[in-house]
Amino acid sequence: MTFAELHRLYHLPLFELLKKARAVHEENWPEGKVQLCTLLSIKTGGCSEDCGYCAQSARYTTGVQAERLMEKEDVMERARAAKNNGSTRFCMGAAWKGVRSGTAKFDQVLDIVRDVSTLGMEVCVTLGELGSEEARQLKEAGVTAYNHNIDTSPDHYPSVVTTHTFDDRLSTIRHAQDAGMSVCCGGILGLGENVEDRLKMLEVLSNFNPPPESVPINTLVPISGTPLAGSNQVDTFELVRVIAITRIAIPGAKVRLSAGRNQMSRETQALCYFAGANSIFYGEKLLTTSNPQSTQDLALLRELGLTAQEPDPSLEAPSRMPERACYPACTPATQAEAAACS
Ligand code: SAM
Ligand code: DTB
Ligand code: SF4
Repeated sequence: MTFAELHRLYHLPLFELLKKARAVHEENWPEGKVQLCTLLSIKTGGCSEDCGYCAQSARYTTGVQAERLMEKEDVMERARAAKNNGSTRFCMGAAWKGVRSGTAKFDQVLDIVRDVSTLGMEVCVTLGELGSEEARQLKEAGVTAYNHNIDTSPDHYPSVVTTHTFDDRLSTIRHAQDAGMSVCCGGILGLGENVEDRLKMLEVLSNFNPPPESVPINTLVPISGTPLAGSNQVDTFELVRVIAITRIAIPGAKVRLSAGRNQMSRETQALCYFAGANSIFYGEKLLTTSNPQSTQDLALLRELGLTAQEPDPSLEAPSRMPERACYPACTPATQAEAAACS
């Protein structure tokens, strides 16, 4: 979608916007299901990057202790528990700038992924920057989706992070797409951005080819000690508008109402589900911060007449739309591939 189209939608009277989003939602997701995803931080803290919102950057004093990569058996125990609790997706996060093929830590991650992928849940990882070889190996080990957020607009990104660029993020996303993994890519509201930045972020996301399989919409969890700790709280109706235009702009994506739910009322979350959210992080912890109790989440779904999505072991990575150029730009290996992408 173009910025102008997103802008027009965003500024509709709220109920008109909700009506449009609801129609798109019902056409694409008619069953009223919500996907429950469990997050686990397999390598916490001590990160070299300076993302201004993050509890895990080594540059800020946030109270998060740096830890080693978790042992496989401990991860498996948490993954089995997540499955028994009803999750259909297990997302493992690592506080790294990125990973390199051939290193002991990457081999250990591949080993973890191979085992987790036997449990019949979607396997998502978020490990920072990837090259094409790392992406290929992760896909081969059993990763279904790679999470790598663009977080905000290209213009606002340098005010939030200086140790890597927006284009670095796009390049990792391209490598994940080329390797055949689904891409989970979204952002954070509340980083001091304006409405135009939010719309520009959605313009980028909605032009991905193939489209992102899921779009996490986080609201900033303020972390004391980080530069963005004092940012203004996101207004409920602005959040609902963003969820609604995400649903309209990327109709086939899971829209995941992500970080920040612990600060949201039940009514706010209900509006987000109505506007098009159909996935949440489930379980009492995100990576380093807290999330609502599972029992509370299940109770809200029940009250709203929504149900948790069952597992879908046949899930495949989305394919490219043939009539559109690859985006982010692909790196074709042969002339034939280049011709197919032009
Ligand atoms: N290091 C990897 C990376 O940067 O992609 C993976 C982990 S990183 C913590 C994953 C995502 O979590 C970030 O891109 C951001 O969208 C989200 N996130 C991190 N801290 C957050 C916070 N305090 N509030 C909201 N979202 C946050
Ligand atoms: C995403 O977009 N949000 C999740 C997941 N992808 C990795 C992470 C949220 C982290 C919230 C802050 C914390 O717990 O440290
Ligand atoms: Fe590191 Fe990721 Fe946190 Fe940035 S968001 S500091 S890359 S863990």
